Amino acid sequence: MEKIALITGVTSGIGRATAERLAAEGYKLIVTGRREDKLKAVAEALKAKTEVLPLCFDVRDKQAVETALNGLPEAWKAVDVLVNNAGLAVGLNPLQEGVVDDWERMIDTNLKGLLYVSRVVLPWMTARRKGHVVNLGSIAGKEAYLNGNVYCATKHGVDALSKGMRQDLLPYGIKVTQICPGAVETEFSLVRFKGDAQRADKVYQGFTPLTAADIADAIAYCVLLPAHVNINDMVIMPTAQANSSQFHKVL
Ligand code: NDP
Ligand code: 8X3
Repeated sequence: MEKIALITGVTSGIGRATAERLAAEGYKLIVTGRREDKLKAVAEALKAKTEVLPLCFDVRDKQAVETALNGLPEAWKAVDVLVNNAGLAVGLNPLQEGVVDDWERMIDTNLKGLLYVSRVVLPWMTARRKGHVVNLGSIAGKEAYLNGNVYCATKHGVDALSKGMRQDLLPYGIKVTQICPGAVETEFSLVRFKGDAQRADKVYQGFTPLTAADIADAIAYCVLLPAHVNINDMVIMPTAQANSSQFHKVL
């Protein structure tokens, strides 16, 4: 039977790899992001494998989220898998030197954006008594690290929301999985350091980081399990990373 996955933030990194992986598994895809040119290119590439519906919006804009998602053709609202992936870190400063605008971008994207999207899609799932929500948490949502303060707080929030959703959705048979990676080499650090490629590259030097495809594999494993099996929480680390702040680097 045809299955539909809605993945936020497919214009790069984990979202894109997950879209590619679920397309290969035969899912029809609703894919989102803000950068329209990149979104179109990703959607075009995916169309070789499956049916794809791209939606360009900013998850921080509640009205835009509601308009885009509620405007989907009825048949596309039968979403089987929602991957709440869109997210970011901005800055890496001690709290006392933090940039309030950076904090707001992280809180608005990682928490409020996830909530806006979920608030529209979850009633479609409860009506069908069927579905699977996959939230991108982080090792940063398990342990805070130096200067990670607000990003870590948003991912601790995703951890709490995943636990809460799982309870609220339990009577409907809807699965909720949280995926918590350590360092994955994507555009994440380039975004965190506001385009400073040299600083971003340094994050991944001296060890082998995870790839977006590693995380996509884990997500595919979770969503392809039998109906009676759910992975609540998956922490996935590079072998060279013990916890949120301890790396074995050979430079
Ligand atoms: P990338 O920067 O490579 O991708 C982030 C994606 O999110 C992009 O497609 C971006 O698209 C989208 N996005 C960001 N802000 C918005 C917004 N306001 N509205 C809509 N889409 C948005 O990072 P990753 O792939 O690494 O990150 C994906 C998720 O994984 C995030 O939630 C991140 O916190 C989490 N994560 C990442 C880890 C890592 O080490 N990389 C480790 C643990 C968790 P666009 O800019 O086009 O809008
Ligand atoms: C991203 C991983 O450790 O840079 O969530 O915060 S980390």
